[in-house]
Amino acid sequence: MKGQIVKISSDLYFVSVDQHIYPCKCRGIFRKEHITPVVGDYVLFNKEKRIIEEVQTRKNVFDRPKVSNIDQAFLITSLKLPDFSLVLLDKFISLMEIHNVKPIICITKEDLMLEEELNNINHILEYYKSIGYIVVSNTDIDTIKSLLKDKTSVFTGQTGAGKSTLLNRLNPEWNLEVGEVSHALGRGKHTTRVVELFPFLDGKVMDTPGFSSLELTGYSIDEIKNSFIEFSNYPCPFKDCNHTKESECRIKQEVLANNILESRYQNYLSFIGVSSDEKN
Ligand SMILES: Nc1nc2c(ncn2[C@@H]2O[C@H](COP(=O)(O)OP(=O)(O)OP(=O)(O)O)[C@@H](O)[C@H]2O)c(=O)[nH]1
Ligand SMILES: [Mg+2]
Ligand SMILES: [Zn+2]
Repeated sequence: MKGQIVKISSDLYFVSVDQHIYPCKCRGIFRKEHITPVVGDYVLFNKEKRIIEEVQTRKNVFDRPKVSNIDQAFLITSLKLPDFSLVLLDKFISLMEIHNVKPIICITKEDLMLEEELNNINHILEYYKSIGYIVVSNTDIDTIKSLLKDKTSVFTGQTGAGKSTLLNRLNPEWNLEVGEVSHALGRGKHTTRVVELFPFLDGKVMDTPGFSSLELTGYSIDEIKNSFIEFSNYPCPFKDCNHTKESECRIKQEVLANNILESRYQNYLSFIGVSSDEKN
């Protein structure tokens, strides 16, 4: 029988078929073959023995959060508690671009910002919109619903950013546990412990445990370069240019002309492992 893993709890895999959930174990051979099923996996399983026999080929798979077969990822980005981070935002966008998954930026906790702070951030977010990204607020429930329809989406982001809170707002029946923010640290407390997939609006949505930091390692310079999608708007005259040294480099010029956001360029340099002093 074919189903989809919707939750994993230690060595129990919850496989969903037409609204029914079957708790299953894995074949012993999986461990030997280093097959680790994740939430989102389509699997073949033996309904009587409750054993997963095969993990079907994945469209994509991520390590953090451990999910597979997703169409789009909502980066739940809080503006305060925890603070807004452009490094984290750009890392996340690059990671999704590298894996061909559509990133959607979802802002939370605007209510904790002063109007002036909000104006600055909105100015930055306008840039992300101008290069083609969807930016929504966690108060735009109807827009978020229309984005979720028919798609498999994952909610990811820093711990305490408000992933579970937003999911509860979308569907109070899920009744997900939400955390308290420790004001001393300005950090959440890893309230959500496991990935969980819910059917929603003819699609699926996954809640995931938040992270405190995100790594972008193991990718080539070309992969990272291509993940900054706006660079392709400005063809550089230098062949195979990494946009680091040449003063005539088109990308560097567009940064100076404020057509490319300075922080995006600085993050690009840092992601490819170039410190700011090395570039000149
Ligand atoms: N003021 C304000 N608080 C919010 C907002 N969204 C979420 N919160 C609060 O932020 C805290 C953390 O929210 P959660 O939904 O548990 O965060 P999470 O992203 O699921 O966190 P993890 O499960 O640890 O990854 C809770 O106390 C929420 O009430 C918002 O838009 N404004
Ligand atoms: Mg949560
Ligand atoms: Zn260049």
